[in-house]
Amino acid sequence: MKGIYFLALTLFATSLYGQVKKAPNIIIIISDDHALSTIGAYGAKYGATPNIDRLAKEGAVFTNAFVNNSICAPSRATLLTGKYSHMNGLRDNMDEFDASQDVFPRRMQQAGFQTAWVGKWHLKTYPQGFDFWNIVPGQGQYYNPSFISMNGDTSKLNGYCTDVTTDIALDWLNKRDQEKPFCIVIGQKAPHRTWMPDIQDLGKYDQTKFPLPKNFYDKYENRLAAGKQDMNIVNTMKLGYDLKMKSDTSDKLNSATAFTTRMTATQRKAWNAYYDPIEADFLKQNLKGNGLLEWKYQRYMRDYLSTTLSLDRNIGRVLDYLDKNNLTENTIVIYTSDQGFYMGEHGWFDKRFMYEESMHAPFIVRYPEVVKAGTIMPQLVSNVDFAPTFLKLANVPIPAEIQGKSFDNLLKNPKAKFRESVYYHYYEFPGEHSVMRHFGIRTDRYKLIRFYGAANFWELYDLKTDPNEMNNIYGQQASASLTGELKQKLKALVTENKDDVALKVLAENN
Ligand code: SGN
Ligand code: CA
Repeated sequence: MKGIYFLALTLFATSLYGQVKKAPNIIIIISDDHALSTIGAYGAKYGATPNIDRLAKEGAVFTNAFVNNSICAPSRATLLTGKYSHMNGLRDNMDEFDASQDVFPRRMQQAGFQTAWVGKWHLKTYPQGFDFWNIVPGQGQYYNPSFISMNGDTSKLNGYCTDVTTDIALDWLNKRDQEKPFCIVIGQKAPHRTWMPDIQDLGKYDQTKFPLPKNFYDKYENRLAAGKQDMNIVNTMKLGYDLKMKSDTSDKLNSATAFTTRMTATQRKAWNAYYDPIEADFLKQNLKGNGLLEWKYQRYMRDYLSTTLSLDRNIGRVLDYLDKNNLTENTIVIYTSDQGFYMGEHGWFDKRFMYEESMHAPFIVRYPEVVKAGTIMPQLVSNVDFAPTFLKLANVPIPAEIQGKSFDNLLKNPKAKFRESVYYHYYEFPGEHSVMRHFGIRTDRYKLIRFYGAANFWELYDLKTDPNEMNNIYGQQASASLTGELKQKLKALVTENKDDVALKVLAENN
């Protein structure tokens, strides 16, 4: 009896916004490694994202949404828990998620929502708190991917991963109990490395000559960790493994031929018909030095953007489904990614650093009943704030232990104030791509970063005068009082968030 009363209360309570109404549905589409610089809604001119741009036009674009740890599994753990990495236990991709901890979908489930997670999950343990899940193992595969179902069985499904993931999500939506609201997370693998486009999208960017980012030839002066990374296009990115050139056999295990092992004969034929002539032309050119580097950059951009075409098309399928089923008005649709990505800035691919391109994530919300179409939201928000925001929008109580804050009020009142700063802490070192451990604070104008472990040092950037973060002004006389202020703010954040590791670093060697 009590349960039924609670359910009714939640699903039909007077909403935050006045009138008595049905609880909204929530669809969260989270892609993997989607760089803001390639998304139309964030200013890209490549035309790769018409459906994301549509979502933005009909909703709100958060232009300052940041992740607190720019790497996959930790970002997903924060999305689920509303807690920083040191609290939810997911500091790096090697950690195993304790899925029995308090996650927002379980709270929604208990309040009467049907919950589901489909596609990339990447948290090692199986999901909990969901009525339905169907996930790819680990990073998943682009072609004819394996999926693990709730009974633990793994099956190889036919098709391209982004399509298959969407098929499963739409199928679940079709079969759901129409009397209850729903919350589904659609986790897309795309456009994660190794950027394998769908057959129908091969070559879509071959006529585009991508301009080099201003700091493509960065020499990393005065930035020790940046100079020591292993995520650059010149050396780390492989002609075979990353760019699909079969003649590169330098890394046999990961050779280019491995790309086609999961493909059907038809897929393989189309794949080779596209890449073989590119390779023939590449070999003929016999490129060296910067010529070779810039060729790699162009290929990288083409493969990556082509991979996002399917991602966007499948977002379109979800939006069409909502339209056709009369669900658009009462469904909150979120588009985000687990972090940003470098598209040649600093000469890099990958993420991890607290620099803008990787820390900055897309975050777009459409909720026709509440959000005015075409709203731009410049307030700083962190992914630690996502879970409490979803709960608040769903009218479900926010557990006291959640560290993030709900920014639902911004949706109603886009001029409202929110955070003064966001907090960041990256841990995966030593590890793939060799990015040193660091933590820091970002305000609307400045960024103070503390690297520790392998070496101890600070970096400070004025994002207004130096948006590309090339000029580390830490230690300069002119920035001394600013540094003092930011250090105090950082210490306050570290203390408030109970980050003992960071607190120790600050105490030992300020
Ligand atoms: C894989 C990639 C890395 C990438 C990590 C983490 N290598 O290990 O380039 O940084 O994933 O990415 S690959 O050879 O397997 O492609 S994350 O988005 O899952 O955190
Ligand atoms: Ca990722």
